[in-house]
Amino acid sequence: LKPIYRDANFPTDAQGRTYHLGTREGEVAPRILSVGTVTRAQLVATLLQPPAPGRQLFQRVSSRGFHTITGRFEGVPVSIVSTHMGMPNMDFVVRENRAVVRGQMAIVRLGTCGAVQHPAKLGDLLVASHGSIAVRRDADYWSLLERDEHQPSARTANGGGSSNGHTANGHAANGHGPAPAAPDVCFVEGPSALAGRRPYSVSLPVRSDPYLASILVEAAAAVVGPGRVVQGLTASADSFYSSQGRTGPEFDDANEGLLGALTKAHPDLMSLEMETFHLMDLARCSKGSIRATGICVALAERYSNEFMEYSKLPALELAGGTAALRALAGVPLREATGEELAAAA
Ligand code: DUR
Repeated sequence: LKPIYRDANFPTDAQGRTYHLGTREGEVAPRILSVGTVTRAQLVATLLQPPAPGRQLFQRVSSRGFHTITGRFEGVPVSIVSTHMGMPNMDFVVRENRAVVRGQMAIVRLGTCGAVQHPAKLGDLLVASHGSIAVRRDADYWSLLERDEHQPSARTANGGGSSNGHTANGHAANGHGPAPAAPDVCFVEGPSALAGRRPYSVSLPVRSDPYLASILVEAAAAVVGPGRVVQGLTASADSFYSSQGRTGPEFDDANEGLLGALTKAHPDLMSLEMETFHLMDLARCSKGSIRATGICVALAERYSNEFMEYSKLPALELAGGTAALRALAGVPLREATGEELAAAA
């Protein structure tokens, strides 16, 4: 039987299950570990005890493939949710879990990432205690580039193609050469449409919950040793490829200088991944109701181009998972107020 959803503004089914995660009140703990893959969720769930003696772990798989596992860690109720990848999936996980949990919540992302510079190295656990920035591909850059190419006079007006930022960005010239100034074509006054436009936008940093990050660092250092834990800023990109500075011949990504520009602007930048910024951004907008931070295993080293042997990942997922669960279990959370309980009823 297909479920029937009501309220297009925030759809839930007749049992109060959310639209994408498929869970309802009572099935999710206020302390949530968000992981990227189903196998990582199941692996880290081996560290949990059942919600009550003699019972099994609670498990639910939604129609969209989100897995939720609820149990206890060191006696404290926790949930592990597989979030898949990218900021839109993090949006589902944060908002739909917020809708089925009363009181303050804590969410930690345990993921993988690329290490962008020293001291972060392959296999380290990187804690985003300095917060996160977002790196987004701005499609308007290419739209304006197209418009510019159809208006040769615009380029002539500002002294040829180089001043529009395109060739300055390391781009090959388009081979058309400077167009002759023809009085009968529509002449665009002033700078070309591209002036000042960049192919990638980089956001201001959003902060991590400082206490949650500090107990996470402590827990991670206890598991793998302090030499394998790095604290810094993480950058969440909207692509594994273009906005993480990966290059290739198939697309005009204009991203050759991106990694260098990011590390220059942010000397404490350690990792590139795809989710933490959105988690921290939503926590910041949650009216104080969500505490959040992130930890990731450095799976790729962008400065040496090394990629970790996949067989080494499970041990690091368990190490990071142990640290994250310990931090989640240890962070104090405010109980639901009478007002919040009344609103939920
Ligand atoms: N990830 C990256 N970039 C890397 C390594 C890992 O984004 O270089 C993370 C984030 C995303 C997934 O969830 O892994 C993409 O493979």
